[in-house]
Amino acid sequence: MTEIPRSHPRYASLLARERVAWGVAQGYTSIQGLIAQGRGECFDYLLGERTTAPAEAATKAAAALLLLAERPALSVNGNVAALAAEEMVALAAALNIPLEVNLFHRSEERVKKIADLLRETGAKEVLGEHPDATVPGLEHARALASRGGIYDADVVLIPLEDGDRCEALVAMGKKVIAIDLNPLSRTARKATVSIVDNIMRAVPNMAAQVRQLAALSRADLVRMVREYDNERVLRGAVQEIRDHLERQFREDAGG
Ligand code: PTJ
Repeated sequence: MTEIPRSHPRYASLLARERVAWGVAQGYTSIQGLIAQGRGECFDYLLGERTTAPAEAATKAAAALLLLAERPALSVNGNVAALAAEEMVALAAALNIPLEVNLFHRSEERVKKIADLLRETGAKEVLGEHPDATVPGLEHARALASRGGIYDADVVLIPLEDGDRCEALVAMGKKVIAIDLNPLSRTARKATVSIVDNIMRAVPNMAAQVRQLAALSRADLVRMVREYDNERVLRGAVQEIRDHLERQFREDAGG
């Protein structure tokens, strides 16, 4: 990886770019993953590269959903592996659940590499190498799922996905948590809880929330989930972009 000095004003963004390029070189990330990262970077730039209040609210609701779930599942693709393997392993450990590798551009070699990376990073159990079920309504390889993981789950976290699988999982009756910097994406609009934030900030925040909210009663968690309004959060994310751009223009104009 290119050494990025910490003092660089765009350190976090450049580091993420390096990590995805490294992921491609190591065989974890698909070449298409570079394009997905570019799209994410653009939205992060528009949001001001920070965790906004709507993203915080969504992260809290997601943590409550995961704690209430009987069988939660966490999905990992090639971009997630490059950007947040450690953070996903820590989240799985906090919830005491397995991780499941699920790829759009699936190759058995890449599935194994990602599963090995997660195990080397400390994951206790990794599913996805031997899928034994399919998600109905999906024609591509991403339909492949594991019993005891995504297939049977009541709540699924799907970071950096397109809309198809999100919709298909919702159609199966599951509650879906998306992490997607694009508040207008089909994934964000179809998910039960949409976290419009960079995965590198969102997953550690979620693990911290899981640890904090674990002390709450079930009734309190249920109330938090009931009061959560995903449409309001998505509108809030778009407003955050508008406000950020407005502030930028004002600063540039010296106002
Ligand atoms: O590893 P595979 O084969 O499963 O492929 C993974 C990718 C990401 C290539 C595949 O799922 C894909 O093509 O996804 P899309 O349709 O490009 O959607 C990815 C979404 O994630 C886009 O809306 C991006 O804005 C968003 N995104 C990209 N980078 C980040 C992000 N969201 C949060 N954090 C990021 N770092």
